[in-house]
Amino acid sequence: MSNYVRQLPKTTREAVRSRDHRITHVTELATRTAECRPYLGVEERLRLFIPEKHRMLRLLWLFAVLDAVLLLDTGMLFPRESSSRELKELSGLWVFRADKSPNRNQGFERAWYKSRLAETGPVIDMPVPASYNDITQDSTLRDFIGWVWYEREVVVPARWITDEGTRVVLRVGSAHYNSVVWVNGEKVTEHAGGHLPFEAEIGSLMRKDPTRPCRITIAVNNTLTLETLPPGTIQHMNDPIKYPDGYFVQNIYFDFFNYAGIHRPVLLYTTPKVYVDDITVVTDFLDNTGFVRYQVSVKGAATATLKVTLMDKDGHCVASSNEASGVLKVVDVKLWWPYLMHENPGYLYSMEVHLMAADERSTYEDVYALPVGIRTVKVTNTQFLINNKPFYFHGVNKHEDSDIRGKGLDWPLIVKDFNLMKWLGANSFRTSHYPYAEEILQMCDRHGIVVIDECPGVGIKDIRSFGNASLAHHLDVMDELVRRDKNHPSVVMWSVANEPAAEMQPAALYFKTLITHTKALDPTRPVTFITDSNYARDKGAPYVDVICVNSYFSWYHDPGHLEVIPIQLNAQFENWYGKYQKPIIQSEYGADAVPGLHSDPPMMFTEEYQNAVLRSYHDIFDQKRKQYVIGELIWNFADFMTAQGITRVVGNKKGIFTRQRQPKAGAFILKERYWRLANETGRLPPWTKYPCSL
Ligand code: BDP
Repeated sequence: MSNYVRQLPKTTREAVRSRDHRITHVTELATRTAECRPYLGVEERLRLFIPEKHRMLRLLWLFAVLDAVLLLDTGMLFPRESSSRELKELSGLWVFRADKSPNRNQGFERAWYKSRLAETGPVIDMPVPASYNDITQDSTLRDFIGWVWYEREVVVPARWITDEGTRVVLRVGSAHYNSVVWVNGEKVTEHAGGHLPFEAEIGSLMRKDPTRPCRITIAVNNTLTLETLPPGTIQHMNDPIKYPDGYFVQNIYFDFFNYAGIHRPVLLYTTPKVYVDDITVVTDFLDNTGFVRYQVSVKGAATATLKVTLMDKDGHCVASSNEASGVLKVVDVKLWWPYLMHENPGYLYSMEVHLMAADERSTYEDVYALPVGIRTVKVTNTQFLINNKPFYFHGVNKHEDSDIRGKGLDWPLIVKDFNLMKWLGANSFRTSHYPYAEEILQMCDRHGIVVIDECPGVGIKDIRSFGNASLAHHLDVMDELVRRDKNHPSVVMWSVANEPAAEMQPAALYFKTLITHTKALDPTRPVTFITDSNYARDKGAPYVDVICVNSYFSWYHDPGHLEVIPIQLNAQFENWYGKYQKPIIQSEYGADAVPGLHSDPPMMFTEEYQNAVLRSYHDIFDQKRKQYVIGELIWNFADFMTAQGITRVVGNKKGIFTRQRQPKAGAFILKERYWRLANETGRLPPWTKYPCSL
């Protein structure tokens, strides 16, 4: 292994070492645990364990649900302004330098964080948030592997520094993949993994030298190894006849471009020294009464006075309490409903937590307002129930992907995508193949778009990626994901992986452990992973609550033979249901279509062929959805960038929209279908006339 690779995952190596202890524990836990019980929704558990008449017991059960395993010692609340919290966005231009030294390690060897980056060598402007890959004309930056360095100087309001009772937190929404952060040359934190946020309190550091601006340096490394999520390998090409000296490539086992950089907003926010660190809510209802079981965790003082108030949309208080945990009872509850399932989808209450505390020096007051949707989720053998009503997923798979920005958060794109999903009549999507920005989930909460929340467990194909170090990291990622997204009503199911090599021997314990762990973190949501394995040999499927299956009949199998779809798809469903008697989602299906390419009779890569695939799949869905198929998610919402290869023509073209979000013919087929399904299975909002223009 070259020095280069050894240096890159240093943080990962250290972390893995420190996780070894826990993995032993988890493996034991997995072997101790009896067969994973099928997921039961709140209602079903209540009925099973607690008869309707014992309402008191019912509340106690809700308490028990909140005693989920919490392995992380701090919360990760989304930063919001309030009367006690200020926020400073650091989006915009940062100073940037890629470390192109042969071992990619010059930045560490010469301590680039110690002085201004511009003093270390040539720098360029780099927008944040954005992937750096498509910003310049330099192909070596587009395909760069290794450490890149970002820097930004910030001036903060004087009172942030002078008031010692104020915490100043630096938060990175996400950076891909490994990150190390310094403030004024001192290391404040590091993080392994893209797609999830990390933070560091930096107030005390800033106070060391209040006269100078605060210099934030972030080094980010996109190298993927067998133990990262997603996994990858670095391959050194040592044949001097074929490759230059020191040549290496990054191999990946997933089908999207490995965009890198600071992908989501970086910001500073303040809290008082005594503050609301985390809030967890679990909701339920009975008849017209809603229950919000909550738990507030406070940091910075042993005691604090709390006032918890639940407000409706009009700002009226509907319930309140003075306890750090409890159940708020909401009379005449307005439930959170999915888009197209109810005339008033996405109803959110606001839970305002008001904290007061004092020490010998000062008094502290903190206010945090959390949006809360009251709803339940339950899975039976044949149905997915939201608020006890059957929910049929008619939706999409997406990517965070667009021209120039790559995976960088972009508000115009986010809003356009929501408008397109609503136009399409889509009620749901899967965050294929990694957690999306919190801002996107907030949109889902407000618009009633249902989410299957997927972690970056994509491309687990190599048997070495089933090892303890990989599993330990995967468990950590689920800890971070559940911590971040647990309070979103739109999130109805966790997906722990996409298309792993689930037929391999170690997959059984791996998925048993992972799914058991995720259920322990959050007993209120079903857990799945997405499979493309053979139904009889899949070793992870016994542990999931919903079977999510991907298939590409007449594309990757029997290419060009549309006529095989009905027989093969029918067999797929019958086989899976026959073996497991669990509800099934067709979590991917589709075909590439190069926009503007036509042929009749249809040929592969034309819009007509994509249409024909969609139509054939839909015929079978219509038969099976009357039985146990509970959803269909097209692959993909939009065309997206991939690595270069002989099967990809400037990216994956299975979108029903182009990468620029213009519809292909398939989008109109899907629109017809989704609105018809909505008419059959849901209740359209009164302002909607099918087929409407939204
Ligand atoms: C599926 C993968 C997805 C790919 C898709 C395809 O889950 O990530 O993009 O195939 O090949 O197997 O289009």
